[in-house]
Amino acid sequence: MMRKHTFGHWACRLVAAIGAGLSVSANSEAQSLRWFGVMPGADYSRAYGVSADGSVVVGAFETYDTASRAFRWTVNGGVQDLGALGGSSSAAYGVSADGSVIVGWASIPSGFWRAFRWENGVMKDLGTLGGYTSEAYGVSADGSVIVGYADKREFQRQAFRWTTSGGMRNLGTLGGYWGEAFGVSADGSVVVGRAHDIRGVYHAFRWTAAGGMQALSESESEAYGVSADGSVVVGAVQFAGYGFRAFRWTAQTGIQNLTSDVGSSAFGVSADGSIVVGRLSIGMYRAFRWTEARGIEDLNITYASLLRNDAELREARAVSLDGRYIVGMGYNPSSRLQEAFLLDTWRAGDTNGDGCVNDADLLRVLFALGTRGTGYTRHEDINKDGIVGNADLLAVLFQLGQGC
Ligand SMILES: [Ca+2]
Ligand SMILES: [Ca+2]
Repeated sequence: MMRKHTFGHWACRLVAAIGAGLSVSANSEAQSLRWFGVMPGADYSRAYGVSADGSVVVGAFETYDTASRAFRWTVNGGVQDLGALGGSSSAAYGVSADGSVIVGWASIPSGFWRAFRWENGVMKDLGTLGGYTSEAYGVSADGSVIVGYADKREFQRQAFRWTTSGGMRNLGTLGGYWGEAFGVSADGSVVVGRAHDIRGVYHAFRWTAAGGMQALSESESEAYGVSADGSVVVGAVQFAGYGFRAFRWTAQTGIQNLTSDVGSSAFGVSADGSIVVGRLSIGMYRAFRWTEARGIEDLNITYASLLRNDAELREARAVSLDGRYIVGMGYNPSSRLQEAFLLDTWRAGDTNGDGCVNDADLLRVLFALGTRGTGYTRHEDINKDGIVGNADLLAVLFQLGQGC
């Protein structure tokens, strides 16, 4: 029987972790990188999701024997242990655009694990399709659509799409036995993942209500991310039997390899499909970003100024809707551990992403002064306290002229 390992006393350990594990490595004159530490008892941490404005990051403190614990980080509240469903293990894989809804899996007292939806401090068990276990991997921008896998019978994984109104629905397979949904479009209409064909080979799929589940490639493949409107899908595809390569798919282009690097994988994509993140496999994993204009960039090279003493960004697991924030896992030399990270690819004080802090940024903040709200186009709230105020104005003034 498949089981996830568990270990106790997480809550006690987390208290110590909050004090000791966090460290910030930020250069106020440039982009910034934040590490999330590793709670005592865990071996490493990994971030799997980021809210639209970068103020909420979700992930897990994990151990090499598969025990783990879901965490939520907020810019104002720090790291929070999300707990479990009566068991002791959990992981958080996705977060809604405003950061309020978190999805993942959590163990129940019997030791099995269930897909959960977390909101306002309450973790809800989404159930299964008749079997024992389930996991949620993706959530729509508004938190109303959740995707993942659920057992139909014992350990027969089926891709599911859950909605607040309709509950859990089986999306089927491509003719075989197993399926898993890894991503959902921001509007909730398009689901991507992988499913067995009749021979038991996994293919990346794209599901819509009208078209059902469609394979994106005849090769063995898996899809992890999808753009806001569902038109761009990213993942990894087997190349001539040599191994997997990161791909980007559109209806017009079909599957396109982003790199010749074997062992690479694309995990996340921005809302408009123009920015893809993932990992390369060059001896070891390296986090990458792909754009049409610049192709594949090793984030360790592009953001080398943020990486001191052999720090490394090893995997980019998700990117915010507008592409500004990237989260994943890297090596933090301060702790000598692999840790979850949040990379802000914009300069502090830059409100329009042009790399320069100037009058245009000042004007944007001035015009927004006194207004409340969040959202992924709302970069004027620089300190992310929910209101554009004097602190944000000062932040721009202090950086004026930087990068120009
Ligand atoms: Ca600017
Ligand atoms: Ca503010």
